[in-house]
Amino acid sequence: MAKKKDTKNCGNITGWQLLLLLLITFLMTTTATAAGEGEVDVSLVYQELEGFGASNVWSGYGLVNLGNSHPEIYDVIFGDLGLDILRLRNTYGYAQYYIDNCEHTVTNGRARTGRPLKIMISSWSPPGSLKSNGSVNGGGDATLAGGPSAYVYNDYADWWADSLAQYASQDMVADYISMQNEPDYDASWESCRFELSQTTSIAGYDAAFEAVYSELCSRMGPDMPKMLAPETAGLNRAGQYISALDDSSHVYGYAHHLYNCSDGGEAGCATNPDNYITSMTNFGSAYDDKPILQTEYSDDSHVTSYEACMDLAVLMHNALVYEGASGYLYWQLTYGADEGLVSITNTSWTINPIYYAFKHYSAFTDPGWYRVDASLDGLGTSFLRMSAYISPDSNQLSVIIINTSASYDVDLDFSFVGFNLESGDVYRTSVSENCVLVGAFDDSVPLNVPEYSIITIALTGVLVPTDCQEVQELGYTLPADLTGNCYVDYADLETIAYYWLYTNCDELDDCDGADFEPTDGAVDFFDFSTFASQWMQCNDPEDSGCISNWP
Ligand SMILES: [Ca+2]
Ligand SMILES: [Ca+2]
Ligand SMILES: [Ca+2]
Repeated sequence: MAKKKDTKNCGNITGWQLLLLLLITFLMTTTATAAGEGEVDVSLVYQELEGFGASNVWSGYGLVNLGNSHPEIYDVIFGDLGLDILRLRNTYGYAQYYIDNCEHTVTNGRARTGRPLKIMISSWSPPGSLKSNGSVNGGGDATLAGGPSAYVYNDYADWWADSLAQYASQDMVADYISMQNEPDYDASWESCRFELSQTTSIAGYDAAFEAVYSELCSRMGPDMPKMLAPETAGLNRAGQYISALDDSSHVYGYAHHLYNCSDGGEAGCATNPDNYITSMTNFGSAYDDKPILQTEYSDDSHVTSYEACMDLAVLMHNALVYEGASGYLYWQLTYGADEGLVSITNTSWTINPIYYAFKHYSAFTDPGWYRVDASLDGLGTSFLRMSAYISPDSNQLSVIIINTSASYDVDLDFSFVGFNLESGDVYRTSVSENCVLVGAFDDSVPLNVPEYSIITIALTGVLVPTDCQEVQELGYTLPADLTGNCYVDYADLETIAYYWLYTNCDELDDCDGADFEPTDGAVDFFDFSTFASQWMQCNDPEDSGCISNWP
């Protein structure tokens, strides 16, 4: 009996032990849920978007072959992705086949998807005849020919202008150009060095930029592309190049890459996307006079994992929010195995996880949209990153939320300032979901943001005023509020009194509104009765006692 009891205690589990075990298992395998509030205020407007893009720089033939046999690839890389900008390499004068390949991709992609696609052209190297080493390749700080005293700036500018004419003749009119990809980096492959200003061994970025600007301006006038500068390899030297420019009014926007990302840690921006927050913040505030574009970045060993997807989402958030970037371009749109947003062969393709991080931004915004204020509050929101973008007509609003925590779901209570919701859809990426539509957005219940996920809420609605000035701007002025201060009171009555019995209001701007619709040129009792019907009404959004005469 005693033995049996011992056996039972050692080998079997009592009821309460089972309960405890289940509880521990439950706690270990389920996610804790935190709560918080999210507010999107569309009355606080930040940068205008130039768009989201990627490069088609080295993968010409593969994409041509794939497009010929599987034109659905254009839906993947242009249509579904909502790609706004395609970045190309300028190979005019030495690699016409590359330009032909790009033409094939761009014209077929546009035809298949019906999407507009902006073209950005960067030069890796001018032809060898314009180079100090006679080759398009770099090494030894190869630069423009003609040094140390007669660098061939004008020939280089001619080459750029001729290049753009050639690309345009093949249906690739450049929206943006960057005179030199990474002028601060001497590569063994195609490259060309430019220093801030010319030295005895390296041509000057400042002089070359002015020569190219002048040539394009004289040949193309207002049709010349928007010139970006300086497209340095990282943020580190971008400011130096910008400061050295002769005339900043010739620059449309500031471009840079995100290599050399070493702030606050060893890892690069790809695996530690918060590394560059300080540099991004400083650059954004120093150069907020023009659009900023991050025009190339990747870590080609950080592409195929779900962690890579989450890290890219955070890096893009940081560039857009901390730096105020107006454009973000991933490096290769398509490339070989395990690289690029999409890995391709001549006959097939694989969408890499990072594609979906990019899509959460690119597919739900377009050029001309504006970033608006998005703020988080509450203990549970420390894991979250959130940004929001509104369409130029203010009828679409996209909110992107990233939950960086691997162990906390967050229930987010949403409020919107200046925007009345009509409808919305929730798209989600998680370990098991690739930017899938998970349902309609319901602002009456908290939105669950699962652990380690990305959500885009794509909303439709209308702008509503948040203060009296916006009431006037949006056209919601009460007819009897003649002074436009959102209150119908004695000041408005004074205007009526001033014009009382005037009969020539058609010459006097409708007597400052005292001749009410339908106007008849006179201010009389018909007008007064309209006025009286609104007496003491108000529509000041900041006064809770007033009416809201908007949707
Ligand atoms: Ca887009
Ligand atoms: Ca008034
Ligand atoms: Ca009248």
